[in-house]
Amino acid sequence: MAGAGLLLAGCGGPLSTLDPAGPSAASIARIWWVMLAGAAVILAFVLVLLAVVFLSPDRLRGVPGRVWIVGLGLAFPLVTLTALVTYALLTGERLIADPAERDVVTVRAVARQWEWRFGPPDGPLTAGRLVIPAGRPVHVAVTSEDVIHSFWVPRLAGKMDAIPGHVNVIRIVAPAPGVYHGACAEFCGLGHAAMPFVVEAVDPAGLNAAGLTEARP
Ligand SMILES: [Cu+2]
Repeated sequence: MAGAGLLLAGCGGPLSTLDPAGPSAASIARIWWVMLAGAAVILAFVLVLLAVVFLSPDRLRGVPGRVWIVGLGLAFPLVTLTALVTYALLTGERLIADPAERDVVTVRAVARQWEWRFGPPDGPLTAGRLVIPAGRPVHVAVTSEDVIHSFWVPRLAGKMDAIPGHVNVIRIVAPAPGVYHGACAEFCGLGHAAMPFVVEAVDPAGLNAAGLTEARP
């Protein structure tokens, strides 16, 4: 266990997908663990077969050819890959922001070389800091003023491209007040690494102070 802890120590930190703080990020981390477990089981199975072939080939001599070709060559990858891909697609589908969702807060995220600016839908933008209410779903309307960037707060959700002339919406939820670090996840020029930002989740009383407006269905 100590070895596993040491191995995963490098996966922590403020920009870690494997240290989720919100439900969307937790789903993504779960996909990662399921994929890792699935790949590990398949790799172990193949290595055992390989070892048997080298160390004790007589054991496999009686296995008919169709078992290798139809069973392990076609059926096995078809079943395992279909199961893993279906799981990943269904999980990913649930992460998409539903425009009809009620009780949601809407904010804007506007990228440009090389900074992120945030604010309410019709209000002024503030550089480098997005304030959201804790415990509430937030729809972040992401766009860009120049080239393609990508909005990414690893502990809250996946990535969303910021595309000039187009608005993409990503749903984030921060269950507890706190500061969550974000970064641009699409190379956008020489200053790409110099456009970090923070998402500050505040208790509901801080919502009005942040000047955020709530979507009315
Ligand atoms: Cu960038």
